[in-house]
Amino acid sequence: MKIGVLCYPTHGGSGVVASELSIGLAERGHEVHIVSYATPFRLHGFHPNMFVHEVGFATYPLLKYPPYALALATKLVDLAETFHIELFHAHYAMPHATSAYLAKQILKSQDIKTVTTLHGTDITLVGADASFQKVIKFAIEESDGVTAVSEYLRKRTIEEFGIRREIRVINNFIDPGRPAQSRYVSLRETYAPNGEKILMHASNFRPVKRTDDVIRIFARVQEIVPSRLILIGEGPQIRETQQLVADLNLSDKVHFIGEQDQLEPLFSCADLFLLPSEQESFGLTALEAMNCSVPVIATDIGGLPELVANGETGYLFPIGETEKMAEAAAGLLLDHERHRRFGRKARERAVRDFNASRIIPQYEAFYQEVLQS
Ligand code: GMT
Repeated sequence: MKIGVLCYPTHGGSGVVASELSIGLAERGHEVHIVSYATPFRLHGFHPNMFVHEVGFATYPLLKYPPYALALATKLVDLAETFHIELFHAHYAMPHATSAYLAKQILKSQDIKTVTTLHGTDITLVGADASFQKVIKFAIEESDGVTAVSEYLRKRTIEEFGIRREIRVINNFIDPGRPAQSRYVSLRETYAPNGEKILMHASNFRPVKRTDDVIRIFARVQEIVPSRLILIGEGPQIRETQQLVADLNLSDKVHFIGEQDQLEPLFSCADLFLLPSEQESFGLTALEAMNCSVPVIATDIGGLPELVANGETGYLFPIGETEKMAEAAAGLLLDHERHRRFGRKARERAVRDFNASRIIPQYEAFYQEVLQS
């Protein structure tokens, strides 16, 4: 198949899924054209079947808000005509599904199909805003195929947008070989030289991630178990989070290491992953931690219960229950046998249920269905 993939290039789950899927599809012999405003950070290495096309556009003083959706649609039309693309796959509804729809209308005689994958905040937060909702609903309804990354997100889309069409659930996925390939990072020697436990959190530091809760959980855990906290990522809440660390006198125990392209080398040194989000349609970072045999302490919201088996691969609690999360975390860290068992089960679950070798063929089969419809 010849597939055009529309995605965001920045550190974020939808871009990771789009990139890893593109690599997997190219390895399976499909021709993949990735279209974005910059090269997605996860696209490592060269593959003869994979091409990246950056969307550029003219600016003009009248255009206070550059019309990216239109420039993207124009780029899609050019690419479809040049490379005979059969299907556009829009990751994150906004504005990608709308641009794909527009390109399809312009390319009528070429009979291009469109697939939209809903990732989370495109439905639960941004897309639900009244300023965008009607266009998002239209673009979802007009896509030839729609997928959601969890059963939760599928149901939420139906409720939020009143959509009646079929939405196929295709989960996020991991490469089980990645942790073993990860280069050794001497994190323990650097951050935990006296055998302290290492807790980790990775996110884009948006309000939905509740990074203050991460700090509050850690503040309590380190009173019970000698430990360190490593925070991966960047985003709007980072200053506030750094301030809380300083206010709680934890600066020597909490390390902000910024955005990282590959998480496995870091997760392979972690004892526990914290994800106390307010919203999480799936929780790809939690899955990536589980792939590295790391148990997860998270909230029992969104798609997280579809991923984290409560009491088996981690623990789930209501939003904001930082005290309970801390107690569970400390208890697990102190019980070596249980901690090892949870880590083993986490890895088993990641490899069994969310293996790229199982999930990528689901996308391939879905494309085939859509192309034949
Ligand atoms: O987590 C984010 O805010 C980034 C966002 C994205 O679209 O880049 O992630 C969403 O998509 C991921 C991949 O499908 C999911 O695993 C995340 O749970 C989801 N984030 C939220 O729903 C908040």
